[in-house]
Amino acid sequence: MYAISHKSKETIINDIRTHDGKRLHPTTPPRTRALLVGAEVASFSSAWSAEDSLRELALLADTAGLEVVGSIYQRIDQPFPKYFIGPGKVREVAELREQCGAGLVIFDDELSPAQTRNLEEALQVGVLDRTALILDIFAQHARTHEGRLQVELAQYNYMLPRLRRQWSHLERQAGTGGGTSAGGVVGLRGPGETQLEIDRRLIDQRIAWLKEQLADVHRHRELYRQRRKGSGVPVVALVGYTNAGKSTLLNALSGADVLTQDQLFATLDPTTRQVTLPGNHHILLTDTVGFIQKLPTQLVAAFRATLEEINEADLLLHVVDLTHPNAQEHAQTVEKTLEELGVSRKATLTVLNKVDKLEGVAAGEVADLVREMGLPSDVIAVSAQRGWGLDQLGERIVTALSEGMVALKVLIPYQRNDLVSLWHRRGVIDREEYIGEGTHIQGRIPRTLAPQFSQYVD
Ligand SMILES: Nc1nc2c(ncn2[C@@H]2O[C@H](COP(=O)(O)OP(=O)(O)OP(=O)(O)O)[C@@H](O)[C@H]2O)c(=O)[nH]1
Ligand SMILES: [Mg+2]
Repeated sequence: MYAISHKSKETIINDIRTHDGKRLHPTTPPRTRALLVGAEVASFSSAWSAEDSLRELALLADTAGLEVVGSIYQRIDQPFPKYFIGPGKVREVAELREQCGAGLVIFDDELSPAQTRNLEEALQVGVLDRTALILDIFAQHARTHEGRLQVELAQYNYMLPRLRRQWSHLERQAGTGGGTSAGGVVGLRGPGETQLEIDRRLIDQRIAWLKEQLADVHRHRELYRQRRKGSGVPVVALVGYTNAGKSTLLNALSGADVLTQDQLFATLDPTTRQVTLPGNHHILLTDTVGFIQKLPTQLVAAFRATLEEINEADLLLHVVDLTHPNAQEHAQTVEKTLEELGVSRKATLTVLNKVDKLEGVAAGEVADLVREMGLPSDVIAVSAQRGWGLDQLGERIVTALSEGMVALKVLIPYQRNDLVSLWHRRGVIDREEYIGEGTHIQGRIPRTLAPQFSQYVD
């Protein structure tokens, strides 16, 4: 894995591409020693302590290939406009940075462009925030064409308000000559334009291009999804905090071979697999990008494919790593994120994973833990890794899906026999009768399929 510096903020700037994909600036050498800075902000009313949050930031930094050489935090009532932390603390950070020889300071909270600028001036090194770090990991982990496009778009959106003059390698362009720094894009520079303006314009162009590409991908996926919907197989989506074991569970249930790693954000691109559950019920199970606290919602929203999968799902499986010391905070973060994404009202089954690590812990104690964590009482405990509890989980999925059904009585004309077979595959039939005009069916059908039958209701 390569170091963060390949995609640190400066490098992102150096990685600006022209619309034909050429690099605008050369890359800078890596910087890998990082000092972490956190703040416990009373007005944010977060369930997380600064220490826990910093521990997670250290994991993120590690995942990005950085060496964490120290961390420091401050309790404040609210963020200071100039530096986020207080000016006295900034001096302390500067001293500590020098002592531990860090070439990069990473803040655990999102900084405004002005705060980043002020901090870089005060600390005399590059300053990143959690969002930039996560973007860096996303960039390293995106595998599909769409994933890469999405990450690049998110990077440029993050970067645009943070562009500034110091990063321009040329103060002023001479006007018409050359065109080298603009990557050969002709006609971009007017007389007296600064490099900054050129960078901005190129980024704007690139953003527009990325959006077009993504719109294209989106249209294709929409077609595919319509076909899938028509097939009537219920869709179940795995959601949860990063590293909870979603991909491991997908693999265990489907025999797939999705990358699983003890790493944050191992999965970025949704993967869907067919799974056969007890009673020969078929479902499509989709693995999605994990959530994390302090992840700006617009960044999650950038993962449109994930969002659409969650939106389309008939049922969500919320996977929780029961053994993580912050399991409760994790579960709350996931619920909050689903709410922000507007999908919190979906039928959800909470799956407590990694119970193999609790071997020897009495069932009663586990139940206490679940209660303490404020999780719903109808949870199901599994070990995706050992394959424990998967049959029961399968049964619960089948039950949960059937609960999402509505009772209907329809008369389907013979030319719509496709709907009759859809009902056979997906629904439950109480009575079926063939009469002159078509097929009479009485029974239950998944709520999501009901609209397809609405015009034939008897
Ligand atoms: N002990 C134990 N470890 C597990 C279990 N399930 C998953 N793991 C481990 O937890 C780590 C994360 O698993 P993943 O399946 O990659 O988690 P994920 O939720 O897909 O994570 P992201 O894709 O990063 O969001 C891996 O090291 C798995 O081996 C389990 O039931 N028991
Ligand atoms: Mg995964």
